[in-house]
Amino acid sequence: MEAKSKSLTAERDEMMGSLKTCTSQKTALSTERDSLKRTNSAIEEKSKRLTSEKEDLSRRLNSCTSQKTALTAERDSLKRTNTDTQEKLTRLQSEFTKQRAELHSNTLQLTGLRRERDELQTKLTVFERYSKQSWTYFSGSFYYISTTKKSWRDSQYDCWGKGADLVIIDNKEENAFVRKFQKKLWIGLSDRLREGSWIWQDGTPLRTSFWYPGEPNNFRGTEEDCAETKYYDYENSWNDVECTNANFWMCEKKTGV
Ligand code: MAN
Ligand code: CA
Repeated sequence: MEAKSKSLTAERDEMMGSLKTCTSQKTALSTERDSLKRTNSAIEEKSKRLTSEKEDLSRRLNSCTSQKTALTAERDSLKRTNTDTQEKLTRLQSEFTKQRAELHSNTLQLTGLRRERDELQTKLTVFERYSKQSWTYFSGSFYYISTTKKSWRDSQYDCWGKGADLVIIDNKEENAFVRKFQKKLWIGLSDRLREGSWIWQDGTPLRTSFWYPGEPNNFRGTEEDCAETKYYDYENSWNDVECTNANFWMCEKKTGV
């Protein structure tokens, strides 16, 4: 009986030991489980947060991507438009330059043509006026022969009054033309300003001359300062004579043609 009690006690003690161990193990496991539960719930929460954050980011990324696509398309379209515009501008600039040059050249031509027209109009007016008054045209000038006689100076005044001058004989042909009228005429030549220095009435010095042999001579000491066509039958037809003499005269109007 005693033995049996001993064994039971031992068994109880052993069982109590086991129970203690089990209890403490249970406690440890319970603690561990609680800790794991907390950790797990923390992880779950974090995962939830991250998931929602991820979704938010995904939405934002999508929106950003679609905006980027739209902006890229817009940029490309603007680039094309810009290229087109640039080309158009270049074309317009070159066209503008060309037209400006054309305008400039046209303006110059127009100015030239206007000047030419005005000159021709002036010449035409001169032609009409002098041909109406029965002046004779020869080699670019109109000529008039007086029907009365005057001194050299008054003859000159008469020519001025007619918008002309006493004739200036430039060459053999013009001299022949003057001689053809077979008249002793005043010509626009004198040395009254300086003795011996024969000049035409427009101030040009005498170069080609047609003096009769022995002329000019200030005949017998007289002051013969004006020229006339006394010897018109000869090529060398000119004579110097006193300016106060009365002579027919010849006026010349240059037309510039
Ligand atoms: C006249 C005038 C002069 C001229 C002589 C020539 O006297 O006409 O001027 O020189 O004739 O004999
Ligand atoms: Ca003379």
